[in-house]
Amino acid sequence: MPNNDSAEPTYDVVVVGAGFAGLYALHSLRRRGVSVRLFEAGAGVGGTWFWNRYPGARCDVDSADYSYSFDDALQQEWEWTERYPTQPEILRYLEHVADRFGLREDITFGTRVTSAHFDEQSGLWTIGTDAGSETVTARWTVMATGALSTARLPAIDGLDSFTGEILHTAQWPTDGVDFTGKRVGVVGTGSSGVQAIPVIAQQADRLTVFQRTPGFVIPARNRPLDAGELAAIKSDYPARRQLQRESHGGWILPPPVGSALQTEPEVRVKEYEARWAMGGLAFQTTFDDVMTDLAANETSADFVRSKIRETVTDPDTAESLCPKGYPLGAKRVCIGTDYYETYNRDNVALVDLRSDPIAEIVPEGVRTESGLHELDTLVFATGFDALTGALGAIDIRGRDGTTLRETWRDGPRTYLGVAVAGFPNLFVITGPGSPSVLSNVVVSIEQHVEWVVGYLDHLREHGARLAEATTQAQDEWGDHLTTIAAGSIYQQADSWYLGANVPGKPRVFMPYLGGVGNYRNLCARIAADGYRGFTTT
Ligand code: N01
Repeated sequence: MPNNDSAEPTYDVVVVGAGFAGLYALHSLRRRGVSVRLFEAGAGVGGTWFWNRYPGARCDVDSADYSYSFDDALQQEWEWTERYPTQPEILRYLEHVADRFGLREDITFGTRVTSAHFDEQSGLWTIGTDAGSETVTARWTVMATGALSTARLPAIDGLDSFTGEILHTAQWPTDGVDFTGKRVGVVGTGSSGVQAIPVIAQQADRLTVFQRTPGFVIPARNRPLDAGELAAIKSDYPARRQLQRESHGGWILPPPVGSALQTEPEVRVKEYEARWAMGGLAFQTTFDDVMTDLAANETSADFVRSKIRETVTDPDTAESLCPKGYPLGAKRVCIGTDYYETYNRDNVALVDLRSDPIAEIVPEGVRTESGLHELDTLVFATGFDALTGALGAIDIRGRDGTTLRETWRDGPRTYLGVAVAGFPNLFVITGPGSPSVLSNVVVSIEQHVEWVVGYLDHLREHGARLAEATTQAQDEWGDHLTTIAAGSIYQQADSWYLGANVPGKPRVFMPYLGGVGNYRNLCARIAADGYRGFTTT
């Protein structure tokens, strides 16, 4: 219930965002008896899975693992139907969660938070929204705004002149799109493009893919989950969840089979074949040196290129699709279904923008240097302003009115990815500096929410009203992040992990590379030390 006493905040906590993170934060906080209001820009719950409704959208983590573990009845009752859940299935799941725990009554939908200002005198946050009239105050603010939630349209000359339909994969119309009889262009071949392209190709009259950097696309090998398999997983859930929490990535993958460089070439290829047949993210960890040694990495990249050349019948198209010049995994690997096979269809053409760049967009379509590609619909699968975009879109002001945008001008600085010095009582779920985007994000979200809520319990027990990360703790965390990222293969590609996809964004490797299990242990030790690295008043 909101508080009407003007000396007290309207709510104890405001949570921003109703995706996996915000819903769990709301649920966990309410169970503590604190008053919470959650603001969500969308018309429903789901976050990423509310907005990304493009054809073929599905998660590339196994469904049984990409789900909440906090409630055993929930994980026992929900019936996943496929190895990798589709967007509609995940959305149904999150709607079920919202209903099951009665969360909707504390959510204001269709309302985007535009500002969050800290007031030194009262120690409260004032939250402004695009609803205008609604301004509320809160003692604590939890930003569950997502790491990949600010869609990016590239600034291409003439974009506004296009007379056809323009779509972005992350802002897909709720009613879907019918491509029948249409000439469709897709710009972008990251995870979203790789999933959408084969499905759009089946419906469109003609599909033209505009590719700048080819990715490494591993087959998903999606399949229905049979009841026996799901029942076996459910009967072993406690152990499985524990393994996830202690693992590097938060998912259960077969362990690597030794060193690529110390394995005979024929055996090495057999091992890659086995992982290729298995499908999914397991390919990247076939050997333990693939992600640490460039020569080892090159053996896996070579294998993928051989598969592309084997699959794609036109040799020029195959060569254009072959990723070169950066290590496998330095940009996130894509998991696809019939991706390379799609380029053998008569109605699909690939435009390699490295040799034939886009000159401009014109009313009839896209003009590359070699000529005009006439289109009815232009789909941008051009990604996100990752990790900092959603926070930067809100006017967040901490002590002395200092803005977060200014504070992060040279790149994000956080303590544990959770808190920012100078911004008391503000917590970020899966923020920059946490394992988030390098992990099964649901595992990371549960850990973050539980840690933050545990900290709020601690503060309340100790009668503390304000908690703030110290600059020293934040600097030490920043140094630690830099040390473990230095020299890693992730530095060797222009990825969104480094902010390289957004012109002018500082080139800083933003996620924590040390792994989910290590991060969890570290956070637990910090809590056991009385939440070292924070000052409280
Ligand atoms: O975005 P991306 P995404 N002209 O940034 C191209 C998660 N995710 O939405 O590489 C031409 O990866 C750009 O080219 P380049 C997952 O973590 C997960 O696909 O910059 N092209 C690139 O090809 C993923 O990594 C799932 O040269 C332009 C593409 O657009 C993250 O979200 C599904 C361009 C953008 O790829 C982001 O994925 C979907 C321009 N001006 C997403 N600007 C699953 O779970 C950009 N591009 C499966």
